[in-house]
Amino acid sequence: GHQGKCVWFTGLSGAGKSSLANALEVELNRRGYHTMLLDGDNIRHGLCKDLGMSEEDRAENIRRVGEVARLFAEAGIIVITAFISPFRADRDAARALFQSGGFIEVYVDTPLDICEQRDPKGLYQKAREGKIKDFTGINSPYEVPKAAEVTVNTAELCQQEIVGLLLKQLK
Ligand code: GGZ
Repeated sequence: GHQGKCVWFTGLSGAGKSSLANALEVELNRRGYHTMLLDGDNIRHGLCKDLGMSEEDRAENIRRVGEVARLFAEAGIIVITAFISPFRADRDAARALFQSGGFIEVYVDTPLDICEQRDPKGLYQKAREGKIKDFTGINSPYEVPKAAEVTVNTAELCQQEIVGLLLKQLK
């Protein structure tokens, strides 16, 4: 239909948000949907390049992402966002910008120890060494969603299975 939506991924660094977001976007595009993927790569280097990783700056990052997501959704586009978005209040504020059913929160529930084992960018190691302050899961909190539309267990399901679940949820 013409009604845009927002699929909001949340979870730790290394949980697999970006990978799932990309895979979902590919499948939606194959089905003819117009999408916009917002992630750190296209937001934190531009619109939000003035922001760091303090609680206040993350709140502002997520506020801006939510507002941009709403604009795209109003144009009928399916917006997919992939940010840690560690604070429940910030996620709820983004949710409040959408009609009911228009915001699908997807908690990528990969345990910290697995994210830390993967450590694709070596950031957890740096955080453990005290070289990064305010690192989510190490010395900055992650507030687990209480009412996510979807919680994905990346240890039990493969990426294609998860994308299948998300496509169902979007129908
Ligand atoms: C967490 C950090 C930090 C700190 C840099 N804490 O896994 P990545 O590397 O590629 O994605 C993470 C990204 C977090 O940015 P977000 O915009 O998603 O955060 S938030 O939603 O909280 O605003 C990580 C990297 O940046 N990174 N420093 N201190 N992750």
